[in-house]
Amino acid sequence: MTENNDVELEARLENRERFEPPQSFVEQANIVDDAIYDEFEQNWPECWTQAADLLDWEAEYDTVLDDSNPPFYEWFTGGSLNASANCLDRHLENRGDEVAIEWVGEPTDEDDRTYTYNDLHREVNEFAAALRDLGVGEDDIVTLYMPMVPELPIAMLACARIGAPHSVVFAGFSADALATRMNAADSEFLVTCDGYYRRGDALEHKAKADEGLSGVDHEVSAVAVVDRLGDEYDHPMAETHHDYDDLVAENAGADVEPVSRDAEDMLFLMYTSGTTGQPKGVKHTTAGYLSWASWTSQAVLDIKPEDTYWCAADIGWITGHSYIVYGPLALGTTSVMYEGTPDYPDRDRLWEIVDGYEVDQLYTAPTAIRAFMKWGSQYPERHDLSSLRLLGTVGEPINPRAWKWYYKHIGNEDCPIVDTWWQTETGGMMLTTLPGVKDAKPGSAGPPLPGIDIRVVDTRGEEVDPGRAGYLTVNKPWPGMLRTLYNNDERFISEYWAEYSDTESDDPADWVYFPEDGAKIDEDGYITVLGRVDDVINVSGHRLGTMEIESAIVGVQGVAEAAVVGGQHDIKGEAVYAYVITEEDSEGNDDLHDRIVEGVEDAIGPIARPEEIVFTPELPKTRSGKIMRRLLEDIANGEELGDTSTLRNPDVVEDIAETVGDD
Ligand code: 6R9
Repeated sequence: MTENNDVELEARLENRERFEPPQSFVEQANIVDDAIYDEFEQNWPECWTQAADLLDWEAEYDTVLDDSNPPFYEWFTGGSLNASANCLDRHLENRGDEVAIEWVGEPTDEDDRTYTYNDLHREVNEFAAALRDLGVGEDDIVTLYMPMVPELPIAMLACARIGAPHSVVFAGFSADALATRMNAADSEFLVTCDGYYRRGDALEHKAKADEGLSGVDHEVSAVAVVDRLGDEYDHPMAETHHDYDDLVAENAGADVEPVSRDAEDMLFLMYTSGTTGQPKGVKHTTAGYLSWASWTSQAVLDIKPEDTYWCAADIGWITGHSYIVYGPLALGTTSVMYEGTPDYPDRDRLWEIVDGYEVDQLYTAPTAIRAFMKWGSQYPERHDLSSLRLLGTVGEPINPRAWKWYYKHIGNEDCPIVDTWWQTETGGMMLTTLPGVKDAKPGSAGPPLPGIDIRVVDTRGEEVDPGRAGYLTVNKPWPGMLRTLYNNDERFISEYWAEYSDTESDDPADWVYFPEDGAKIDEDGYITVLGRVDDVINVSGHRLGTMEIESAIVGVQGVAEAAVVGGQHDIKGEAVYAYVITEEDSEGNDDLHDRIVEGVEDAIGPIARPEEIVFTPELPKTRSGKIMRRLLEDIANGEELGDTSTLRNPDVVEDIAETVGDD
């Protein structure tokens, strides 16, 4: 890469230029015809038989979409199938010896574990038999509190095989978080792990699981414990605790007939944090979810059975569910799974894995890309990344600078980048470019996928003009959508539908899903997602979107990132608090404070003027990269800081609190 090229690339980004799909990619892409957008629109909802056709059915469905009782939509009704059979059994005949999961542990002196489809099928059957022995029946919810070990996807598929929904709790979550989720789901079974490796250390996990179990308000019948650390960590086992290896050995060679599940039967629950209190138990079903994960994997990630594909997320999040486990395995491809962090033993670990396994697609988060960028291009340069054909991002908006770095230093300017917007609730991707069809525009996720009706609207639901900030809405149902919040239909409606729907109506046209994200649309229909808008600030009776204010602040020269929250105010009710990260070269920018105030007043009006602007080097973020606004609010309100255990950077909260306290 010459300097000239660099300048050119910079200029293209400045000019918001489009990046065409590379010819070499188009020549082999799963979807290349732009006509799919019109076809799906005209043929909606029947177009989604294309997703259903990617699955093997035990009984054919008779209706694509049953929308007789909105917003409780049902898809592919009358059909039955099993998710584990779709991810395993059907591949055995032709692809049994092909690799399903390449597992890479963190320690470099340990052998990687390769599971062919035959291997995975065998172990899933054995563990499914073991779960039955432990008393797990159809529809019993099994909690999986596990790190990135192969036994996690095995346990998920074993649950699916016997029709027991799983509820995976991210291993980094606290004991309290585990207890809350087991209680909310009334889950009587737990699969966990003794520990795992993180940056060279063996981390204990079982003790945390035990502590969580002591907070469960009902009887827990059985706990299975995977032995990851061997002799390194000797943990006590209660009478109801069973060693995973023993359970599997006792069931060696077991053959468990996949349970026939109704299309609408629950496949899993995934708890996701709401803005307040109780986490929301998002319910996904067998046919709708699996077809959605599969179709989007094929259309957007361009997965083919012969690929080696890597989603570098954690299975404890929805991204890992849909795009490490269900989507790729349903398509019969090779899915890479990595236990550790990108900087252990050195900052080139990911590139070493891409090189070693000749990875075709890499799917990761902007947070990670920004870290790679900070570390420098010398790390990827140590390795041959020419096997890569497509790059993806998910989880938060990607800034054009990070996009460019990814495009150039990882993709060598010949991989399309798909910036995929979606949520736990949507089951799979919703907004992004079809990589063989649409140009990419850095910083913008892209248009809605074919068959998806997404609009950017104002508070009254009217579509906003291109360039104006508004709110995302989804105006038609889609197969991968959540069906409800577990045991809480009312909250399902109030959280996601009430804002823009006529909740008295039984006409589906009157029902609009609200993802609680702010967005902008451009003249080409490309959508830039601005972030969560859960927190609306009510200043002197005026409703202000935090996202609008943030967008104004970020527009001020010298500002890199901003988060705005509401803090209590004696007279106004609530006031605007802004937390701002400045750009590196903005030091000595004394008038930045005044220019931010001016920027906000100009964009929205004096009503939105920040009460306080706090300059900070970092914002508190969850491990998946989401800004923890709740904590910023606590700081603004001078309150005790709540639980910071789910944060990636807990120290930053104390630092910010001190800054505010000093003022
Ligand atoms: C898959 C996942 C969902 C929230 C979502 C939005 C943000 C996700 C994004 C993005 C901008 C993208 N988000 N992808 N924002 N551009 N490409 O992350 O699910 O953990 O439920 O988070 O993440 O705010 O509403 P989940």
